[in-house]
Amino acid sequence: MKFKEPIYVTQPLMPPLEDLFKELELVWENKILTNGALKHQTLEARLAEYLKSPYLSLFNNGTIGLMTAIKALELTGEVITTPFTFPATPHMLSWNQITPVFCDIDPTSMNIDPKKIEEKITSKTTAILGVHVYGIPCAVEEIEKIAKKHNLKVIYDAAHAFGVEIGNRGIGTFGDCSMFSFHATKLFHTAEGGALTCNTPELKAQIDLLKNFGIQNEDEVSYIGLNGKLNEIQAALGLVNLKRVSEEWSKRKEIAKTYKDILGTIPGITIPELPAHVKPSMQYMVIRIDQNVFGRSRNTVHMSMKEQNVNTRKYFFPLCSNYPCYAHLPSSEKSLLPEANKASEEVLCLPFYSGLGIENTIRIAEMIASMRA
Ligand code: T4K
Repeated sequence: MKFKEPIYVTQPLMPPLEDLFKELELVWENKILTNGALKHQTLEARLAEYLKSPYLSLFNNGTIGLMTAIKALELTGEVITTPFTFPATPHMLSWNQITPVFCDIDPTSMNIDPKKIEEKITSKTTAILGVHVYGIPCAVEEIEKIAKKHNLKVIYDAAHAFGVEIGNRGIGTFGDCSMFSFHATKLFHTAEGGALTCNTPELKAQIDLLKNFGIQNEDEVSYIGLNGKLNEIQAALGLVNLKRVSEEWSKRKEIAKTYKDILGTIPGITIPELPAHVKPSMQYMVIRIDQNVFGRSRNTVHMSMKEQNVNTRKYFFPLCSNYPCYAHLPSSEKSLLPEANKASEEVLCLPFYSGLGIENTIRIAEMIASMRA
């Protein structure tokens, strides 16, 4: 039976208002609302610890963080990346006058395929930009080897990978720099926000300069920077949410298990699996629908669920390489990106947040299972 109220793909973590008010008392007293004040400093320190990263810089959103990382690493020319991502990833390369070179994905992880990276390297290549899509880690070791061999930088778009660990190591410690998103739709959020993590104090200093207009001190502006600062009110929201993120993660784990128990055995539906040594992000609940086996296409399931008042999302369709602004690139040729084009036609993100509850999860999973033709 159709849901009476619309069900969304996600709903943000909403802490009790009184907790937020309490966290804001000092901000009101001090009257310092932004520019790296107390809440900002505290959240940076707590997140660095939570993400097991030596250096972390907060941002007003992940996109501006990525823009800044590309500048801080002085990338130019061409950067090899995945087309199976949110528009922010290739767009930030373009905004830095860099040509994105799309590389096909691995069919299992849905991340950039390390076996296909080297053939894309030219004299103009300066970096590899991987995306840990749905929080599934990229092949970080293979990518590091390729980067070392060809003297390339590595950036990770870890927008979906909050709290992901590979054998106890924070995902943000791989590569030169990683970007996290704290958008309202993320497991941990500051309404809008994000962070860059890196491994050296020099790079953090450079990132912090660039995110504050390049202002060195009252008398010097050393770089062409931008405004990437997170304000105190959002930092306070982050501090409150950080206390609740583990609980949200555990509840989502139960919901994920419920989905898997029902949908994991349905022919034509695949749910990505993570290796045992990886701590998952619990950011998205993604399934792949093979129309030939399931008997219905992803688009049909998406539309049918909408009729039931359930909003699933086709993250990531359309594929970035098929956007009009990128389709002309030689690397966008469909025959070069068969796995990415296939994934983009098959993936469906299901409602996934603690407030959904187990009962609704069962109902949604059974609705999908019953659509098999
Ligand atoms: N790289 C990657 C790989 C990314 O996925 C993203 C962002 C970025 C970079 C950029 O990071 P940020 O600059 O955003 O920090 C959403 C988010 O806006 C976006 O942050 C996210 N990825 C992307 C995957 O999803 P939409 O257009 O799907 O959002 P929207 O508004 O349709 O929200 C989805 C559902 O969530 C709504 O149907 C209802 C619910 N919702 C949404 C908001 C904003 C709420 O319940 N409350 C809310 O406040 O892009």
